[in-house]
Amino acid sequence: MDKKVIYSAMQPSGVPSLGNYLGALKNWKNLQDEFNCIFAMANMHAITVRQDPSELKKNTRNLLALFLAIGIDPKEHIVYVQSDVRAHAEMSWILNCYTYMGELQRMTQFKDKSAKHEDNINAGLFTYPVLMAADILLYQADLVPVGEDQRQHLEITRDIAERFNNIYGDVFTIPEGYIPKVGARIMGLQNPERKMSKSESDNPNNVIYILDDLNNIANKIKRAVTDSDTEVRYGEDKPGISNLLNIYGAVTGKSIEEAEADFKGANYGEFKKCVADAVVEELRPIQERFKEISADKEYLNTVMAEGAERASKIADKTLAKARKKVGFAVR
Ligand code: ATP
Ligand code: LTN
Repeated sequence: MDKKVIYSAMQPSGVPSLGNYLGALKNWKNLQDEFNCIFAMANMHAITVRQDPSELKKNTRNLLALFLAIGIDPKEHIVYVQSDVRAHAEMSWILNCYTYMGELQRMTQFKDKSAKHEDNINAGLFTYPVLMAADILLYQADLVPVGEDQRQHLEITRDIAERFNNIYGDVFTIPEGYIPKVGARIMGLQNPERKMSKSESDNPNNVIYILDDLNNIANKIKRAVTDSDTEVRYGEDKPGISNLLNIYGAVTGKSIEEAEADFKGANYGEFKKCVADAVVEELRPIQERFKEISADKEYLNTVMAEGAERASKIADKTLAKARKKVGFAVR
């Protein structure tokens, strides 16, 4: 039987954070044996906020090197740059005409990002979820591994797909989200009320970037905000400690209960040291491989070219189907 299709993407809007890694990348790696995977660097999504062109280019290549360093196999699976596949823009336009303003107005990411970038609330930021729906639907994905913050975008993707299918018959596979139990929402270390985000630069101690110097990572964890209590316990009243337990659980593959049990009777200092050690040992081999892979420019070029070609083939097939349905010429 054919394997199911996994699709996910990440914006090359900076160096990925520990949140991106635990919420998404680590799971992508683990799903490779069981599924046919397609992973993209979503640079078309990234330009919904202002990017420096040379930085964007550099971040895109680095993100590819990082996907490979984490252990994604570009021979067995498909890894590509979103803007290399023209079908995304075209499908996105078609789907825009099957999406309601009211649906987009409800998106919390749009509300958050327009508050953050008041001077640049562009139409792309508003229709961002439609482009994301186009990404997913072009590849007829069954499962989409993402962090908790993308749940709403997955729901709108399903709604758009169902709406289109109801009019035209079975064009799109209806995708399901794949959101991990532990690690789906890593919060800032200094502000555990808000999610850790790679494009936030106000306070570098709030975010762990996965290519940060390892000593620096350990120090950021040791400086993380906790509370005036002494018990290592998960709870809404303890956002800082809960976040660290979540990080520890996601890195070690333990449940929150198992993570709590590991630190029964431990003080905050001991706890933080263990969390820091676990994160550092997880990231060390990734950083080493990243160094090697990112130096091999030719290899990265080949992977990008092959990825674009293989992805285009699949995407063009779905696009042709949708074009025909809406009454455009079949090319
Ligand atoms: P940006 O800050 O540039 O808006 P981001 O850091 O939120 O980006 P994306 O590139 O939009 O990251 O997301 C990539 C993946 O990482 C998505 O699957 C998203 O759900 C996941 N993710 C992002 N932040 C976190 C977090 N704090 N905890 C868990 N998963 C996260
Ligand atoms: N919007 C996503 C990144 C993204 C994505 C996708 C994720 C773009 N296209 C398709 C899953 C499937 C985000 O994580 N912010």
